[in-house]
Amino acid sequence: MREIITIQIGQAGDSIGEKFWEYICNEHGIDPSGIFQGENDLQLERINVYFTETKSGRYVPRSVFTDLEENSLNKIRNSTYGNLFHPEFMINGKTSASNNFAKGFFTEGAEMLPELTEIIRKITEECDLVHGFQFVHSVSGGSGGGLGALLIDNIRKEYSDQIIKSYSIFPALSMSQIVIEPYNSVLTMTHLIENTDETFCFDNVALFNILNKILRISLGSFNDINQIIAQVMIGITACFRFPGQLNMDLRKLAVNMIPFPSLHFLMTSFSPLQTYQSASYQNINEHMLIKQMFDINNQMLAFNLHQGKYLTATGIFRGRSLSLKILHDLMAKEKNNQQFIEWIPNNCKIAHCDISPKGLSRSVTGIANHTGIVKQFDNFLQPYSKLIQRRAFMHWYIGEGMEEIELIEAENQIKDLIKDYKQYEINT
Ligand SMILES: Nc1nc2c(ncn2[C@@H]2O[C@H](COP(=O)(O)OP(=O)(O)OP(=O)(O)O)[C@@H](O)[C@H]2O)c(=O)[nH]1
Ligand SMILES: [Mg+2]
Repeated sequence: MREIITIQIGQAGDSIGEKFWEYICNEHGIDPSGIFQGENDLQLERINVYFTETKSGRYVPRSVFTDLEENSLNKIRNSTYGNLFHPEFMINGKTSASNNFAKGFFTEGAEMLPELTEIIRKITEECDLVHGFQFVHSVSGGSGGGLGALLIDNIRKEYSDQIIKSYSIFPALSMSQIVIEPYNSVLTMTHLIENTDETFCFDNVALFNILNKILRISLGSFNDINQIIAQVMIGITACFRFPGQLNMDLRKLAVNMIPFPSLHFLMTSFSPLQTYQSASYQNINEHMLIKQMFDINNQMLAFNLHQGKYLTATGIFRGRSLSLKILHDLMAKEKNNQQFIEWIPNNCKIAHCDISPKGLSRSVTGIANHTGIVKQFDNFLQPYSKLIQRRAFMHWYIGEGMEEIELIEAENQIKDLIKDYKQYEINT
């Protein structure tokens, strides 16, 4: 079995992870105490990808939750699914990263590293053949960013052959309460550039827009947007968890989506978008699914799709009743309508999984490598540059052992990434 290990860090990571497991349990018929209550053998066929089966027949998520403070973990411990998780795999510090990347990466976080490494080693030793690691975190939190980056670097060192992907939340700086989020985001990004194979980027601005404009939820909370993120995550992972006619795994996905190692920051979309609770049984056809997969309103990042080009795209379709022939034909047409670079042949692909999500007969999760994503990086690079020009707030990072030069080099690394994306946008 090719197992995937999930590591959630910080408040955003832990809360989104909790939703992800709730949805996965729902799809595989696992109840909150870890007992299989499903009615279909397919629900168990690949259950080992994400769960370990104990001798007593309980299914335990192969999952680590961590944070430098205890609140976010206590919330999960006391939730409906609190008993599902292995208590030893929930590790919190007693202090806090105080929103500071450097505390998460160098000082407080580094103190937790040995314990976390030991737990992860224990989990991998119980696996037949580890396929990869998936991280869930915010790039701008002290824990999610700092401790997240530290763990990603360490996994890369210790398990160099395994695929590492991250689900990374980018801040809505316009409504941020934390002045140093640009610092944390830039510093975290430099580690994602070097050590993840695929990073699925989510932007809280785009997610709140989806709540307002499409789902008509005007006073949306993190809980609401975390449901959307979890829905995308289960869409991306559907092909690893269920059989289908056109299958895909983490490595195949990376091979097809990433033309150059550093250009691995992916945008996602989902259709049909609706709240999980109010999921209707509407019958959306192939044409609508593909149209919405490319629709600006269905994207999990907020940038203008006309400013830039698609390098690659994949639609992961779910539902037995979908016609692959129609999907192929429509995708080929869509490739002509959208702005795709011309020098990668066959850069618009489909994957298919028989089992549809709960409450829906069909769905698509779109994954795109789009050069317009540089706008996202610019959103935190601009304020970062302004702050470090004046050395503002720098002492918080220097105080934890960082050097000024590291902060300046980080800025250059993001600039280089933006340059790389821009360079490949040109068609000839
Ligand atoms: N989508 C989403 N974003 C969140 C959530 N919680 C916090 N955020 C965002 O994440 C960023 C802050 O990261 P947190 O995850 O709260 O921070 P942390 O990793 O716990 O690190 P500390 O700074 O040590 O608290 C801010 O931009 C928040 O708006 C959540 O549940 N969902
Ligand atoms: Mg926190």
